[in-house]
Amino acid sequence: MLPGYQAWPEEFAEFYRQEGCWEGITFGEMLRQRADVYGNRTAIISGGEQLTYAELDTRVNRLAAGLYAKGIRKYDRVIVQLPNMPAFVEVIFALFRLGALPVFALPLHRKSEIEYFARFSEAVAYLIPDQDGGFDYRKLAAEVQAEVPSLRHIIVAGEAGAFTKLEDLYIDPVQLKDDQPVSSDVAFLQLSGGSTGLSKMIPRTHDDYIYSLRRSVEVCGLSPESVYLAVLPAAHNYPLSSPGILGTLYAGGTVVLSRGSSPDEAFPLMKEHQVTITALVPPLALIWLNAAAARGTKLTSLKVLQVGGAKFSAEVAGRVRPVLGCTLQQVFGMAEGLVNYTRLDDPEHIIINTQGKPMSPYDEVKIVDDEDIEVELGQSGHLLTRGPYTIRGYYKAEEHNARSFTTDGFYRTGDIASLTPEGYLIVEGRAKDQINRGGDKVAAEEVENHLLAHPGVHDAALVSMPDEYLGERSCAFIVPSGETLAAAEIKSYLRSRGLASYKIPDRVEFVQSFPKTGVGKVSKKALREMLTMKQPI
Ligand code: OOB
Repeated sequence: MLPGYQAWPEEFAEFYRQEGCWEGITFGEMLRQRADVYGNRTAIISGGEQLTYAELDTRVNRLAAGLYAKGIRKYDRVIVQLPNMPAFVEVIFALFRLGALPVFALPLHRKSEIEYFARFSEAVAYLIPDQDGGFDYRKLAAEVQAEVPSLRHIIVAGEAGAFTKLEDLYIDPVQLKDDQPVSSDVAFLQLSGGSTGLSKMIPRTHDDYIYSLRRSVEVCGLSPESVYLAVLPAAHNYPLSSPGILGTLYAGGTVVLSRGSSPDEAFPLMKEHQVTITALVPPLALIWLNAAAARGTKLTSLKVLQVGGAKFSAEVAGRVRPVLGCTLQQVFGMAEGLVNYTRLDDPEHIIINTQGKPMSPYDEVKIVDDEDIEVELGQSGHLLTRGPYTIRGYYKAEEHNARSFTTDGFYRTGDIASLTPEGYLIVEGRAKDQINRGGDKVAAEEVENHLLAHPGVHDAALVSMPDEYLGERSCAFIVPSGETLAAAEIKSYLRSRGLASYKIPDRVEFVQSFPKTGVGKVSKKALREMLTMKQPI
Protein backbone atom coordinates (compact mmCIF):
# COMPACT_ATOMS: atom_id res chain seq x y z
CA MET A 1 0.00 0.00 0.00
CA LEU A 2 1.06 3.58 -0.63
CA PRO A 3 2.72 4.89 2.54
CA GLY A 4 0.80 7.85 3.98
CA TYR A 5 -2.56 6.59 2.68
CA GLN A 6 -5.39 6.07 5.14
CA ALA A 7 -7.64 3.29 3.82
CA TRP A 8 -11.24 2.55 4.84
CA PRO A 9 -11.48 0.20 7.82
CA GLU A 10 -11.83 -3.37 6.51
CA GLU A 11 -15.45 -3.78 7.67
CA PHE A 12 -16.47 -0.72 5.64
CA ALA A 13 -14.46 -1.83 2.61
CA GLU A 14 -16.12 -5.22 2.75
CA PHE A 15 -19.56 -3.64 3.05
CA TYR A 16 -19.00 -1.33 0.05
CA ARG A 17 -17.78 -4.29 -2.00
CA GLN A 18 -20.67 -6.52 -0.93
CA GLU A 19 -23.22 -3.83 -1.77
CA GLY A 20 -21.70 -3.58 -5.24
CA CYS A 21 -20.45 -0.01 -4.85
CA TRP A 22 -16.86 -0.99 -5.52
CA GLU A 23 -16.77 -2.93 -8.77
CA GLY A 24 -13.21 -4.15 -8.48
CA ILE A 25 -11.94 -2.59 -11.72
CA THR A 26 -9.15 -0.11 -12.34
CA PHE A 27 -9.24 2.90 -14.67
CA GLY A 28 -6.97 1.05 -17.06
CA GLU A 29 -9.47 -1.79 -17.27
CA MET A 30 -12.41 0.59 -17.52
CA LEU A 31 -10.97 2.23 -20.64
CA ARG A 32 -10.15 -1.13 -22.20
CA GLN A 33 -13.72 -2.35 -21.61
CA ARG A 34 -15.15 0.82 -23.10
CA ALA A 35 -12.87 0.46 -26.12
CA ASP A 36 -14.17 -3.10 -26.56
CA VAL A 37 -17.80 -2.00 -26.47
CA TYR A 38 -17.70 1.47 -28.07
CA GLY A 39 -14.54 1.12 -30.21
CA ASN A 40 -15.64 3.24 -33.16
CA ARG A 41 -17.57 5.86 -31.26
CA THR A 42 -16.03 9.25 -30.64
CA ALA A 43 -14.52 9.57 -27.18
CA ILE A 44 -12.86 12.97 -27.44
CA ILE A 45 -13.19 16.07 -29.57
CA SER A 46 -10.78 18.96 -29.22
CA GLY A 47 -10.16 21.67 -31.79
CA GLY A 48 -9.83 19.80 -35.09
CA GLU A 49 -8.87 16.54 -33.38
CA GLN A 50 -11.16 13.58 -32.76
CA LEU A 51 -10.36 10.28 -31.09
CA THR A 52 -12.47 7.15 -31.02
CA TYR A 53 -12.49 4.92 -27.97
CA ALA A 54 -10.27 2.42 -29.78
CA GLU A 55 -7.80 5.13 -30.79
CA LEU A 56 -7.74 6.57 -27.29
CA ASP A 57 -7.07 3.12 -25.82
CA THR A 58 -4.21 2.51 -28.27
CA ARG A 59 -2.63 5.89 -27.67
CA VAL A 60 -2.85 5.34 -23.92
CA ASN A 61 -1.06 1.98 -24.27
CA ARG A 62 1.68 3.53 -26.36
CA LEU A 63 2.14 6.39 -23.94
CA ALA A 64 2.16 4.03 -20.94
CA ALA A 65 5.02 2.17 -22.67
CA GLY A 66 6.95 5.41 -23.19
CA LEU A 67 6.48 6.53 -19.60
CA TYR A 68 7.53 3.08 -18.44
CA ALA A 69 10.66 3.31 -20.56
CA LYS A 70 11.43 6.58 -18.76
CA GLY A 71 11.39 4.64 -15.52
CA ILE A 72 7.98 5.69 -14.23
CA ARG A 73 6.57 2.96 -12.01
CA LYS A 74 3.67 2.10 -9.74
CA TYR A 75 3.08 4.65 -6.94
CA ASP A 76 5.44 7.21 -8.50
CA ARG A 77 3.88 10.66 -8.23
CA VAL A 78 3.63 12.74 -11.39
CA ILE A 79 2.41 16.34 -11.39
CA VAL A 80 0.00 16.88 -14.25
CA GLN A 81 -0.66 20.51 -15.14
CA LEU A 82 -2.27 20.33 -18.55
CA PRO A 83 -5.11 22.43 -19.93
CA ASN A 84 -8.19 20.95 -21.59
CA MET A 85 -6.51 19.02 -24.39
CA PRO A 86 -6.56 15.32 -25.42
CA ALA A 87 -3.08 14.87 -23.91
CA PHE A 88 -4.63 15.44 -20.49
CA VAL A 89 -6.87 12.39 -20.87
CA GLU A 90 -4.16 10.25 -22.48
CA VAL A 91 -1.60 11.11 -19.82
CA ILE A 92 -3.82 10.36 -16.85
CA PHE A 93 -5.00 7.02 -18.29
CA ALA A 94 -1.41 6.06 -19.15
CA LEU A 95 -0.40 6.81 -15.56
CA PHE A 96 -3.43 4.88 -14.28
CA ARG A 97 -2.32 1.86 -16.32
CA LEU A 98 1.13 2.02 -14.77
CA GLY A 99 -0.28 2.58 -11.30
CA ALA A 100 1.63 5.86 -11.13
CA LEU A 101 -0.28 8.67 -9.46
CA PRO A 102 -1.19 11.91 -11.21
CA VAL A 103 -1.10 14.88 -8.84
CA PHE A 104 -3.69 17.21 -10.32
CA ALA A 105 -2.41 20.77 -10.49
CA LEU A 106 -4.57 23.56 -11.91
CA PRO A 107 -3.43 25.63 -14.91
CA LEU A 108 -3.27 28.76 -12.74
CA HIS A 109 -0.90 27.27 -10.19
CA ARG A 110 2.53 28.85 -10.19
CA LYS A 111 5.90 28.30 -8.59
CA SER A 112 4.72 28.56 -5.01
CA GLU A 113 2.10 25.85 -5.47
CA ILE A 114 3.94 23.55 -7.89
CA GLU A 115 7.15 23.56 -5.91
CA TYR A 116 5.21 22.58 -2.81
CA PHE A 117 3.31 19.81 -4.65
CA ALA A 118 6.56 18.45 -6.07
CA ARG A 119 8.38 18.55 -2.77
CA PHE A 120 5.56 17.21 -0.65
CA SER A 121 4.63 14.38 -3.00
CA GLU A 122 8.29 13.71 -3.96
CA ALA A 123 7.16 13.74 -7.56
CA VAL A 124 9.43 12.18 -10.18
CA ALA A 125 7.93 13.92 -13.19
CA TYR A 126 6.03 17.08 -14.14
CA LEU A 127 3.83 17.32 -17.22
CA ILE A 128 3.13 20.69 -18.78
CA PRO A 129 2.03 22.34 -22.01
CA ASP A 130 4.70 24.48 -23.70
CA GLN A 131 2.58 27.58 -23.23
CA ASP A 132 -1.00 28.35 -22.50
CA GLY A 133 -2.89 31.57 -21.96
CA GLY A 134 0.26 33.57 -22.69
CA PHE A 135 2.24 31.78 -19.97
CA ASP A 136 5.37 29.71 -20.62
CA TYR A 137 5.21 26.62 -18.43
CA ARG A 138 8.72 25.53 -19.44
CA LYS A 139 10.21 28.46 -17.55
CA LEU A 140 8.17 27.55 -14.48
CA ALA A 141 9.24 23.89 -14.79
CA ALA A 142 12.93 24.85 -14.98
CA GLU A 143 12.58 26.95 -11.84
CA VAL A 144 10.80 24.19 -9.95
CA GLN A 145 13.22 21.50 -11.11
CA ALA A 146 16.15 23.59 -9.85
CA GLU A 147 14.62 23.50 -6.37
CA VAL A 148 13.25 19.94 -6.19
CA PRO A 149 15.83 17.22 -6.83
CA SER A 150 13.29 14.35 -7.00
CA LEU A 151 11.86 15.81 -10.22
CA ARG A 152 13.70 13.73 -12.82
CA HIS A 153 11.53 14.40 -15.86
CA ILE A 154 9.86 17.46 -17.30
CA ILE A 155 7.56 16.32 -20.08
CA VAL A 156 6.11 18.89 -22.44
CA ALA A 157 3.03 18.71 -24.66
CA GLY A 158 4.23 20.84 -27.59
CA GLU A 159 7.62 22.46 -28.11
CA ALA A 160 9.83 20.86 -25.48
CA GLY A 161 13.16 22.65 -25.90
CA ALA A 162 15.66 20.87 -23.64
CA PHE A 163 12.92 18.83 -21.94
CA THR A 164 11.25 15.57 -22.98
CA LYS A 165 8.67 15.92 -25.72
CA LEU A 166 5.43 14.15 -24.82
CA GLU A 167 4.83 13.09 -28.43
CA ASP A 168 8.14 11.13 -28.36
CA LEU A 169 6.83 8.92 -25.58
CA TYR A 170 4.21 7.22 -27.76
CA ILE A 171 6.11 4.02 -28.55
CA ASP A 172 5.25 0.42 -29.30
CA PRO A 173 3.27 -1.04 -26.41
CA VAL A 174 5.06 -3.45 -24.14
CA GLN A 175 3.85 -6.05 -21.69
CA LEU A 176 4.10 -4.21 -18.37
CA LYS A 177 5.91 -6.57 -16.05
CA ASP A 178 6.02 -4.79 -12.74
CA ASP A 179 3.40 -4.80 -10.10
CA GLN A 180 0.07 -3.97 -11.78
CA PRO A 181 -2.37 -1.63 -10.02
CA VAL A 182 -5.42 -3.16 -8.36
CA SER A 183 -8.78 -1.50 -7.80
CA SER A 184 -8.20 -0.81 -4.12
CA ASP A 185 -4.99 1.10 -4.92
CA VAL A 186 -4.80 4.87 -4.81
CA ALA A 187 -5.25 6.07 -8.41
CA PHE A 188 -4.29 9.73 -8.03
CA LEU A 189 -3.93 12.66 -5.67
CA GLN A 190 -6.46 15.47 -5.90
CA LEU A 191 -5.89 18.79 -4.18
CA SER A 192 -8.01 20.21 -1.41
CA GLY A 193 -9.12 23.82 -1.48
CA GLY A 194 -7.22 24.12 1.79
CA SER A 195 -8.08 26.10 4.86
CA THR A 196 -5.10 25.64 7.15
CA GLY A 197 -2.04 26.61 5.17
CA LEU A 198 -1.21 24.73 2.01
CA SER A 199 -3.50 22.43 0.01
CA LYS A 200 -3.75 18.93 1.38
CA MET A 201 -3.51 15.98 -1.00
CA ILE A 202 -6.51 13.74 -1.42
CA PRO A 203 -5.85 10.09 -2.24
CA ARG A 204 -8.67 8.60 -4.35
CA THR A 205 -8.77 4.92 -5.24
CA HIS A 206 -9.88 3.29 -8.49
CA ASP A 207 -12.73 1.62 -6.59
CA ASP A 208 -14.08 4.71 -4.91
CA TYR A 209 -13.72 7.07 -7.85
CA ILE A 210 -15.19 4.69 -10.42
CA TYR A 211 -18.15 4.23 -8.08
CA SER A 212 -18.61 8.02 -7.95
CA LEU A 213 -18.57 8.05 -11.75
CA ARG A 214 -21.19 5.31 -11.98
CA ARG A 215 -23.54 7.07 -9.57
CA SER A 216 -22.98 10.43 -11.27
CA VAL A 217 -23.75 8.89 -14.64
CA GLU A 218 -26.98 7.40 -13.27
CA VAL A 219 -28.11 10.56 -11.51
CA CYS A 220 -27.24 12.83 -14.44
CA GLY A 221 -28.82 10.51 -17.00
CA LEU A 222 -25.69 10.05 -19.15
CA SER A 223 -25.68 7.53 -21.99
CA PRO A 224 -23.54 6.77 -25.06
CA GLU A 225 -25.55 9.53 -26.78
CA SER A 226 -24.44 12.16 -24.28
CA VAL A 227 -22.03 14.90 -25.33
CA TYR A 228 -20.28 16.64 -22.42
CA LEU A 229 -18.57 20.00 -22.92
CA ALA A 230 -15.64 20.59 -20.55
CA VAL A 231 -14.96 24.31 -20.15
CA LEU A 232 -13.76 24.30 -16.54
CA PRO A 233 -10.18 23.09 -15.98
CA ALA A 234 -10.18 19.30 -16.48
CA ALA A 235 -8.05 18.62 -13.41
CA HIS A 236 -10.71 19.88 -11.04
CA ASN A 237 -12.84 17.20 -9.43
CA TYR A 238 -16.10 18.72 -10.71
CA PRO A 239 -15.47 18.71 -14.49
CA LEU A 240 -13.35 15.59 -14.08
CA SER A 241 -15.91 13.37 -12.42
CA SER A 242 -19.28 14.90 -11.61
CA PRO A 243 -19.97 13.28 -14.08
CA GLY A 244 -17.51 15.30 -16.12
CA ILE A 245 -14.91 13.93 -18.48
CA LEU A 246 -14.39 10.58 -16.76
CA GLY A 247 -18.11 10.00 -16.16
CA THR A 248 -18.83 10.64 -19.83
CA LEU A 249 -16.16 8.12 -20.81
CA TYR A 250 -17.62 5.68 -18.28
CA ALA A 251 -20.98 6.09 -20.06
CA GLY A 252 -19.51 5.69 -23.56
CA GLY A 253 -20.41 9.27 -24.50
CA THR A 254 -18.38 12.01 -26.18
CA VAL A 255 -16.25 14.62 -24.40
CA VAL A 256 -15.70 17.99 -26.08
CA LEU A 257 -12.69 19.77 -24.59
CA SER A 258 -12.63 23.55 -24.72
CA ARG A 259 -9.72 25.77 -23.68
CA GLY A 260 -11.97 28.79 -23.30
CA SER A 261 -15.19 29.19 -21.36
CA SER A 262 -16.61 32.40 -22.85
CA PRO A 263 -19.92 32.32 -24.74
CA ASP A 264 -18.03 33.26 -27.92
CA GLU A 265 -15.99 30.08 -27.63
CA ALA A 266 -18.49 27.74 -26.00
CA PHE A 267 -21.75 28.51 -27.84
CA PRO A 268 -20.44 27.61 -31.32
CA LEU A 269 -18.92 24.39 -29.93
CA MET A 270 -22.26 23.46 -28.38
CA LYS A 271 -24.00 23.95 -31.69
CA GLU A 272 -21.38 22.18 -33.78
CA HIS A 273 -21.15 19.08 -31.57
CA GLN A 274 -24.73 19.04 -30.26
CA VAL A 275 -23.61 19.21 -26.66
CA THR A 276 -26.16 17.78 -24.21
CA ILE A 277 -24.58 18.62 -20.85
CA THR A 278 -22.00 21.01 -19.45
CA ALA A 279 -20.78 22.23 -16.06
CA LEU A 280 -20.18 25.79 -14.89
CA VAL A 281 -19.37 27.74 -11.75
CA PRO A 282 -21.90 30.45 -10.77
CA PRO A 283 -20.06 33.50 -12.23
CA LEU A 284 -19.74 31.76 -15.59
CA ALA A 285 -23.38 30.71 -15.53
CA LEU A 286 -24.28 34.37 -15.07
CA ILE A 287 -22.14 35.39 -18.07
CA TRP A 288 -23.73 32.69 -20.23
CA LEU A 289 -27.24 33.64 -19.16
CA ASN A 290 -26.64 37.31 -19.90
CA ALA A 291 -25.06 36.52 -23.27
CA ALA A 292 -27.82 34.12 -24.29
CA ALA A 293 -30.53 36.59 -23.21
CA ALA A 294 -28.88 39.50 -25.05
CA ARG A 295 -28.32 37.51 -28.23
CA GLY A 296 -31.59 35.58 -28.09
CA THR A 297 -29.54 32.36 -28.28
CA LYS A 298 -31.27 29.13 -27.29
CA LEU A 299 -28.83 26.31 -26.70
CA THR A 300 -31.16 23.81 -28.31
CA SER A 301 -29.12 20.61 -27.86
CA LEU A 302 -28.36 21.36 -24.21
CA LYS A 303 -30.47 19.26 -21.83
CA VAL A 304 -28.67 19.86 -18.55
CA LEU A 305 -26.72 22.83 -17.28
CA GLN A 306 -24.82 21.98 -14.10
CA VAL A 307 -23.83 24.77 -11.76
CA GLY A 308 -21.68 24.19 -8.69
CA GLY A 309 -18.42 24.81 -6.89
CA ALA A 310 -19.87 27.80 -5.07
CA LYS A 311 -23.34 28.87 -3.99
CA PHE A 312 -25.62 29.68 -6.92
CA SER A 313 -28.07 32.41 -6.02
CA ALA A 314 -31.71 31.37 -6.27
CA GLU A 315 -32.47 34.49 -8.28
CA VAL A 316 -30.02 33.60 -11.05
CA ALA A 317 -30.90 29.89 -10.79
CA GLY A 318 -34.49 30.78 -11.62
CA ARG A 319 -33.41 32.26 -14.96
CA VAL A 320 -31.80 29.10 -16.33
CA ARG A 321 -34.86 27.36 -17.70
CA PRO A 322 -36.61 30.46 -19.11
CA VAL A 323 -33.46 31.78 -20.80
CA LEU A 324 -31.64 28.63 -21.90
CA GLY A 325 -34.56 26.21 -22.13
CA CYS A 326 -32.71 23.43 -20.28
CA THR A 327 -32.77 21.81 -16.85
CA LEU A 328 -30.56 23.27 -14.16
CA GLN A 329 -28.70 20.83 -11.96
CA GLN A 330 -27.08 22.22 -8.83
CA VAL A 331 -23.91 20.40 -7.83
CA PHE A 332 -22.44 20.70 -4.36
CA GLY A 333 -19.35 18.57 -4.11
CA MET A 334 -15.84 18.40 -2.77
CA ALA A 335 -12.62 16.80 -3.93
CA GLU A 336 -12.58 14.81 -0.66
CA GLY A 337 -15.64 12.89 -1.84
CA LEU A 338 -19.32 13.67 -1.18
CA VAL A 339 -21.19 15.03 -4.20
CA ASN A 340 -24.79 16.25 -4.03
CA TYR A 341 -26.99 16.79 -7.04
CA THR A 342 -30.48 18.09 -7.56
CA ARG A 343 -32.27 15.44 -9.59
CA LEU A 344 -33.30 16.15 -13.17
CA ASP A 345 -36.98 15.48 -12.38
CA ASP A 346 -37.05 17.43 -9.12
CA PRO A 347 -39.70 20.14 -8.78
CA GLU A 348 -38.42 23.56 -9.84
CA HIS A 349 -38.44 24.96 -6.27
CA ILE A 350 -35.99 22.24 -5.16
CA ILE A 351 -33.73 22.77 -8.17
CA ILE A 352 -33.63 26.51 -7.58
CA ASN A 353 -33.39 26.65 -3.80
CA THR A 354 -31.25 23.67 -2.74
CA GLN A 355 -27.79 22.34 -3.45
CA GLY A 356 -29.08 18.83 -4.05
CA LYS A 357 -28.92 15.61 -2.10
CA PRO A 358 -26.15 13.02 -1.78
CA MET A 359 -25.74 10.97 -4.92
CA SER A 360 -25.38 7.63 -3.16
CA PRO A 361 -27.75 5.89 -0.74
CA TYR A 362 -24.57 4.87 1.12
CA ASP A 363 -23.52 8.48 1.75
CA GLU A 364 -24.01 9.37 5.40
CA VAL A 365 -24.50 13.05 6.19
CA LYS A 366 -24.94 14.68 9.57
CA ILE A 367 -25.50 18.27 10.63
CA VAL A 368 -23.97 18.92 14.03
CA ASP A 369 -23.35 21.78 16.45
CA ASP A 370 -19.96 22.88 17.81
CA GLU A 371 -19.99 19.91 20.19
CA ASP A 372 -20.64 17.39 17.41
CA ILE A 373 -24.23 16.87 18.59
CA GLU A 374 -26.77 16.50 15.77
CA VAL A 375 -29.05 19.50 15.44
CA GLU A 376 -32.77 19.34 14.76
CA LEU A 377 -33.94 18.89 11.19
CA GLY A 378 -33.94 22.20 9.36
CA GLN A 379 -31.41 23.81 11.71
CA SER A 380 -28.05 24.75 10.30
CA GLY A 381 -24.77 23.36 11.57
CA HIS A 382 -21.52 21.73 10.53
CA LEU A 383 -21.83 19.23 7.71
CA LEU A 384 -20.09 15.91 8.37
CA THR A 385 -20.01 13.01 5.93
CA ARG A 386 -18.81 9.47 5.45
CA GLY A 387 -19.34 7.05 2.59
CA PRO A 388 -18.03 4.80 -0.17
CA TYR A 389 -16.22 7.55 -2.05
CA THR A 390 -15.31 9.99 0.75
CA ILE A 391 -11.72 9.73 1.94
CA ARG A 392 -10.78 8.67 5.46
CA GLY A 393 -7.69 10.85 5.59
CA TYR A 394 -5.47 13.20 3.57
CA TYR A 395 -2.19 11.92 2.19
CA LYS A 396 0.69 12.10 4.68
CA ALA A 397 -1.19 14.39 7.07
CA GLU A 398 -1.73 12.49 10.30
CA GLU A 399 -1.92 15.50 12.56
CA HIS A 400 -4.29 17.39 10.29
CA ASN A 401 -6.42 14.27 9.84
CA ALA A 402 -7.08 14.11 13.56
CA ARG A 403 -8.80 17.50 13.23
CA SER A 404 -10.49 16.99 9.85
CA PHE A 405 -12.10 13.64 10.64
CA THR A 406 -14.13 12.43 13.61
CA THR A 407 -12.91 9.36 15.46
CA ASP A 408 -15.57 7.32 13.65
CA GLY A 409 -14.37 8.46 10.25
CA PHE A 410 -16.70 11.32 9.29
CA TYR A 411 -15.06 14.05 7.23
CA ARG A 412 -15.56 17.56 8.60
CA THR A 413 -16.44 19.43 5.41
CA GLY A 414 -16.09 22.88 6.98
CA ASP A 415 -19.41 23.81 5.39
CA ILE A 416 -22.39 25.10 7.33
CA ALA A 417 -25.55 23.58 5.92
CA SER A 418 -29.09 22.58 6.74
CA LEU A 419 -31.21 19.65 5.59
CA THR A 420 -34.74 19.92 4.23
CA PRO A 421 -37.37 17.33 5.21
CA GLU A 422 -36.86 15.75 1.75
CA GLY A 423 -33.14 15.23 2.51
CA TYR A 424 -31.80 18.08 0.38
CA LEU A 425 -28.89 20.21 1.54
CA ILE A 426 -28.85 23.97 1.63
CA VAL A 427 -25.39 25.48 2.00
CA GLU A 428 -25.68 28.34 4.50
CA GLY A 429 -22.07 29.32 4.99
CA ARG A 430 -18.65 28.11 5.95
CA ALA A 431 -16.75 27.44 9.15
CA LYS A 432 -13.40 26.86 7.42
CA ASP A 433 -11.03 29.77 6.95
CA GLN A 434 -11.31 29.82 3.19
CA ILE A 435 -12.51 32.25 0.55
CA ASN A 436 -14.59 30.81 -2.28
CA ARG A 437 -13.85 33.16 -5.13
CA GLY A 438 -16.45 32.08 -7.68
CA GLY A 439 -15.44 28.42 -7.22
CA ASP A 440 -11.70 29.05 -6.84
CA LYS A 441 -10.79 28.21 -3.26
CA VAL A 442 -8.31 30.40 -1.38
CA ALA A 443 -6.95 29.21 1.98
CA ALA A 444 -6.62 32.34 4.11
CA GLU A 445 -3.64 31.02 6.06
CA GLU A 446 -1.63 30.25 2.93
CA VAL A 447 -1.90 33.85 1.71
CA GLU A 448 -1.35 35.24 5.21
CA ASN A 449 1.93 33.30 5.48
CA HIS A 450 3.14 34.85 2.24
CA LEU A 451 2.13 38.30 3.47
CA LEU A 452 3.96 37.79 6.77
CA ALA A 453 7.17 37.09 4.85
CA HIS A 454 7.16 40.73 3.68
CA PRO A 455 9.48 42.77 5.94
CA GLY A 456 7.01 45.66 6.08
CA VAL A 457 4.16 43.45 7.33
CA HIS A 458 3.75 43.00 11.06
CA ASP A 459 0.49 41.04 10.93
CA ALA A 460 -1.94 39.97 8.21
CA ALA A 461 -5.46 38.56 7.96
CA LEU A 462 -7.28 37.57 4.79
CA VAL A 463 -11.07 37.74 4.82
CA SER A 464 -13.88 37.41 2.30
CA MET A 465 -16.01 40.29 1.11
CA PRO A 466 -19.34 39.81 -0.66
CA ASP A 467 -19.25 40.32 -4.41
CA GLU A 468 -22.18 40.45 -6.77
CA TYR A 469 -20.38 38.64 -9.55
CA LEU A 470 -17.95 36.18 -7.89
CA GLY A 471 -20.00 35.66 -4.74
CA GLU A 472 -16.91 36.50 -2.69
CA ARG A 473 -13.63 38.27 -3.19
CA SER A 474 -10.69 38.53 -0.81
CA CYS A 475 -9.44 41.43 1.25
CA ALA A 476 -6.09 41.43 3.05
CA PHE A 477 -5.94 43.43 6.26
CA ILE A 478 -2.41 44.39 7.14
CA VAL A 479 -0.81 45.84 10.24
CA PRO A 480 2.40 47.40 8.89
CA SER A 481 5.57 47.05 10.89
CA GLY A 482 6.72 50.53 10.01
CA GLU A 483 5.54 52.98 7.43
CA THR A 484 2.33 52.28 5.54
CA LEU A 485 2.89 50.33 2.36
CA ALA A 486 1.13 50.66 -0.98
CA ALA A 487 -1.55 48.09 -1.84
CA ALA A 488 0.02 47.65 -5.27
CA GLU A 489 3.35 46.77 -3.70
CA ILE A 490 1.73 44.06 -1.59
CA LYS A 491 0.03 42.55 -4.61
CA SER A 492 3.16 42.56 -6.74
CA TYR A 493 5.13 41.08 -3.85
CA LEU A 494 2.72 38.14 -3.73
CA ARG A 495 2.95 37.71 -7.48
CA SER A 496 6.73 37.69 -7.26
CA ARG A 497 6.47 34.80 -4.81
CA GLY A 498 4.78 32.77 -7.52
CA LEU A 499 1.27 32.64 -6.13
CA ALA A 500 -1.67 31.67 -8.37
CA SER A 501 -3.43 34.83 -9.56
CA TYR A 502 -6.78 34.03 -7.94
CA LYS A 503 -5.06 34.06 -4.53
CA ILE A 504 -3.84 37.65 -4.89
CA PRO A 505 -6.07 39.75 -2.61
CA ASP A 506 -8.64 41.81 -4.49
CA ARG A 507 -8.31 44.54 -1.91
CA VAL A 508 -5.71 45.54 0.68
CA GLU A 509 -6.51 47.57 3.80
CA PHE A 510 -4.02 48.87 6.35
CA VAL A 511 -4.97 49.07 10.02
CA GLN A 512 -3.14 49.91 13.24
CA SER A 513 -4.26 46.72 15.01
CA PHE A 514 -6.73 43.87 14.61
CA PRO A 515 -10.00 43.54 16.49
CA LYS A 516 -9.80 40.53 18.80
CA THR A 517 -12.26 37.89 19.94
CA GLY A 518 -12.94 37.16 23.60
CA VAL A 519 -10.09 34.64 23.64
CA GLY A 520 -7.69 37.08 22.02
CA LYS A 521 -7.71 35.70 18.45
CA VAL A 522 -8.05 37.96 15.42
CA SER A 523 -11.77 38.49 14.85
CA LYS A 524 -12.30 37.93 11.14
CA LYS A 525 -16.00 38.53 11.70
CA ALA A 526 -15.23 42.05 12.95
CA LEU A 527 -12.88 42.63 10.00
CA ARG A 528 -15.59 41.57 7.56
CA GLU A 529 -17.99 43.95 9.28
CA MET A 530 -15.47 46.78 8.95
CA LEU A 531 -15.51 46.19 5.20
CA THR A 532 -19.24 46.59 4.90
CA MET A 533 -18.91 50.01 6.53
CA LYS A 534 -16.06 51.17 4.28
CA GLN A 535 -16.47 52.66 0.84
CA PRO A 536 -15.60 50.28 -2.00
CA ILE A 537 -12.25 51.05 -3.61
C1 OOB B 1 -15.86 21.44 -5.58
O1 OOB B 1 -14.79 20.88 -4.93
P1 OOB B 1 -13.68 21.67 -4.12
O2 OOB B 1 -12.89 20.62 -3.42
O3 OOB B 1 -12.96 22.64 -4.99
O4 OOB B 1 -14.44 22.57 -3.05
C2 OOB B 1 -15.32 22.03 -2.12
C3 OOB B 1 -16.03 23.14 -1.39
C4 OOB B 1 -17.19 22.67 -0.54
O5 OOB B 1 -16.77 22.17 0.69
C5 OOB B 1 -17.99 23.95 -0.44
O6 OOB B 1 -17.40 24.80 0.51
C6 OOB B 1 -17.83 24.58 -1.80
O7 OOB B 1 -16.62 24.06 -2.32
N1 OOB B 1 -18.93 24.25 -2.74
C7 OOB B 1 -20.16 24.82 -2.72
C8 OOB B 1 -20.87 24.24 -3.79
N2 OOB B 1 -20.06 23.34 -4.40
C9 OOB B 1 -18.88 23.37 -3.74
N3 OOB B 1 -20.70 25.74 -1.92
C10 OOB B 1 -21.98 26.10 -2.18
N4 OOB B 1 -22.73 25.60 -3.17
C11 OOB B 1 -22.22 24.66 -4.00
N5 OOB B 1 -22.98 24.17 -5.00
O8 OOB B 1 -16.10 22.63 -5.57
C12 OOB B 1 -16.73 20.47 -6.32
C13 OOB B 1 -16.36 19.14 -6.43
C14 OOB B 1 -17.18 18.25 -7.11
C15 OOB B 1 -18.35 18.71 -7.68
C16 OOB B 1 -18.72 20.04 -7.58
C17 OOB B 1 -17.91 20.93 -6.89
